[in-house]
Amino acid sequence: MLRDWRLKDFAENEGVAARAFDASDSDDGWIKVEAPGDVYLVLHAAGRIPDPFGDRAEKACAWVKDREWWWRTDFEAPQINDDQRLILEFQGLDTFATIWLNGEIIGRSENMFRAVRSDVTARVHPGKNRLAVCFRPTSSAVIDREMPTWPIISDSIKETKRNFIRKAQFGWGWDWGPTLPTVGIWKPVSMRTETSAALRTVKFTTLELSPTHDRAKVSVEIEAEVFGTADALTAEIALVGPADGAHIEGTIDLKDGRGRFDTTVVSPKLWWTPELGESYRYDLKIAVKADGRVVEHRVLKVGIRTIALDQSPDPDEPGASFFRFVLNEVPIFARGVCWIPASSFVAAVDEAHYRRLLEAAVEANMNMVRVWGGGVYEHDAFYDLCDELGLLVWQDFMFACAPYPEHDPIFIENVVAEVAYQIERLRNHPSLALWCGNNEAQVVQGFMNAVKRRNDPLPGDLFYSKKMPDAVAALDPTTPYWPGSPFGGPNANSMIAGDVHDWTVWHGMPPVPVDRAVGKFDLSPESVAYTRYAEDMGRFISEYGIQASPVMETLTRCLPEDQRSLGSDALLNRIKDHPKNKVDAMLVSVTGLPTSLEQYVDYTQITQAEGLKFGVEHFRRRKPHCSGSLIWQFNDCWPGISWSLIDYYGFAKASYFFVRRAYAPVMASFKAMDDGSVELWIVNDTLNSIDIELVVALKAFAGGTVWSDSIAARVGANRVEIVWRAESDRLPGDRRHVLTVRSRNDIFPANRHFFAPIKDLDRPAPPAPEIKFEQRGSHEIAVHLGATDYLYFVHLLVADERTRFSDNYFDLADGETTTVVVRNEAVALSPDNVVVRWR
Ligand code: BMA
Repeated sequence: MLRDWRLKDFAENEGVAARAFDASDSDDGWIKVEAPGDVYLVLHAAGRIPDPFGDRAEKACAWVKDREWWWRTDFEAPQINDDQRLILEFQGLDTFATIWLNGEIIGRSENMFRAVRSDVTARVHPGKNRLAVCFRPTSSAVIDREMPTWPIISDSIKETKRNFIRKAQFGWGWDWGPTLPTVGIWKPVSMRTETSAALRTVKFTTLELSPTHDRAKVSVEIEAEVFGTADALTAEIALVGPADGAHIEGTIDLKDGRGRFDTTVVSPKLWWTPELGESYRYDLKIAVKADGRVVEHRVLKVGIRTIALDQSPDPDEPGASFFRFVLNEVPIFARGVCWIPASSFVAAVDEAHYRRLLEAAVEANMNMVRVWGGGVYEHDAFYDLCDELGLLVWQDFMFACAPYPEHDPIFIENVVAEVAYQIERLRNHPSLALWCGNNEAQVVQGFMNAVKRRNDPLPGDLFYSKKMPDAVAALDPTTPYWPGSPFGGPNANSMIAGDVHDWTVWHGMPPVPVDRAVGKFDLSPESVAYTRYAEDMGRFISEYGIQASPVMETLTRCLPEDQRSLGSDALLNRIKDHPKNKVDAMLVSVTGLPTSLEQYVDYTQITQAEGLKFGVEHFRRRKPHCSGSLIWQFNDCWPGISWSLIDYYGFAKASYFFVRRAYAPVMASFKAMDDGSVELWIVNDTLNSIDIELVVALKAFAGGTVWSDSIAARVGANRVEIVWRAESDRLPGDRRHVLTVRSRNDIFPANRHFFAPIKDLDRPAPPAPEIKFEQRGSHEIAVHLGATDYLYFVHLLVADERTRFSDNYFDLADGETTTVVVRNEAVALSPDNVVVRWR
């Protein structure tokens, strides 16, 4: 009904003066827009701004945020009977909005993260009705607010006023994103007729699983709003299992609009993460009846599963306690990533965009994503996909890296309503594993207190310590709540309890072993080396990461030709962290410094990939003492240079494939010991005990195998074992050798250990591998590769981001062959499109 929206900008307050709300005002100068939609994209299409992601375009777009924006549409109202009402609902208005209907103000909103519902029955009339929404410039809405910012937050994140505005915080710029704050109708808007009663909330809960999982107690709680004259209100409920599963039906009376239905599902099909099983979902069908007549019908997809956060003492590490998720009574290791908005233009992210990224996460053996607190509560499609794919969601509330006002009653009320709205919106998703208060508030406050030797309270703590946990307890008590990330223990970033953000590597942050930060930020190569991950004995590492350039194709798309060089202004503009050469301190010890853009791409990608591999392997070997690794960051909101594994367009960096192997449910990794010996560890995250047959070999780069050991071992379900060890006398430990491991029965991805940094390896210049292309239909090519010498960083490039590779960015030892399947569903592939590179 609400189509054909139009958009126009004014100086502040001039929209009202120009009667933009008036039905008689003409559409001259108004631009067509879809609701939901994004103003920048519409303006660009209309030729009023350059491509906002184009070269150094932020400045040319900066005026957008200082204007007043009006969106409006006309509609014909439906016929409304006596027992009916007409409801207008905006699921999200960004941000300071006034809603006008037929020349009158009918509502206001000051929070992008809340819905606005209005009963407009008495306000519509036959014929044309005009609906208009005015968005004030955010800066003027909070012009009189003052609050000190946090000095230690990097310049790219600092913004004096964002903390007063309930809006995606990253829009003002972040250390990976441009300054392009959005404005407008960013989520669906609807007008619907309701009859007698309306379903307000549904809550589906798995109350209990029997020890053998052959029975599950579940409940459905319903709240409806009754406004008509109906005598009897009931709800018919059906829980319909996947294919051959259960079909349970029941009817409940809704007294005062409320009712609850409890049942036991026999032989339930549970919802699992991919390494543990299938992510089964049931259809929960609800029909609300007033005096026997169906007035509303809704179908939800739900999952039967329990989720808990185990923080019991760790018997093997006295003084420390676990921080691990328990899914259906199985303690799991969270292999995952932190998620940021998939575009600066948050209204424009669609299901297909989410699907590409989330499927890539599952293909990379992940089982958890953390929706980070500086972005948005994502669109419904995101959570539906996580449910479907078996990805657990760590959900931050949208507060990040700032003090927040907690004495203003209007702000408090606004936050409390947002929190309740989002909990009710998301609580039925089986993927939802945790509600978390914020990103990095407690840790920054703690750090500043340590520096100043004070004990100042955290502005905003009212929300994290009181309002949010109260709301979760009331509305979603079976989902765990955690006050912040990081949090827990004697210091918010303590290794002995709670979660950790490890920014010693990259940001040079002083490590926080137990109770307090020691030392100063240090950006020297020794301080930021990725091998320092090995010092991290934390329980759950919810952020750590290394920046890398995207692939050359991405740089080519976003840098003008004369700017495709190291140090160019356009390149530096894509780096939002400071100082812009921070990466050098890491490159120095891994690859050396690049002298060309091509080298910059390879060297930063190598460093990120090797560093994350090292980190993931270390954290996983520490299972169960460490029970989670969430890499910062999975994706990008624009074509920039960041910590992402997959860039904005969808091209994977080398790190994506390194992490995919390191996150394999069964993973083999070498651990170099201080005495020169090396151990081989197997991590088994599956629920089966596994019999492995493997070959460890010491190979010379010059050619040939020095020795090899064949081993058979059994590794128990959900366990970690050391299966092999070599003393230093068998290991030359030098630059001319490599230690490799392969599974004979294909149970884990091959792995290797170098005894020196990449740049110091003593390898003869490798000759080209044998390459054979086998065309398999127009969309698939098998690339057969054979190495006659040790090849490092073998990778295949195709300049279309929809291309999938069965593997990429791997090593091939002499005599080894492999086949990479390259597939692109969208466009035809030919061998000419595929470039093979190695180092
Ligand atoms: C942490 C995150 C983000 C930031 C990242 C990289 O602070 O929570 O705020 O972008 O590290 O600096």
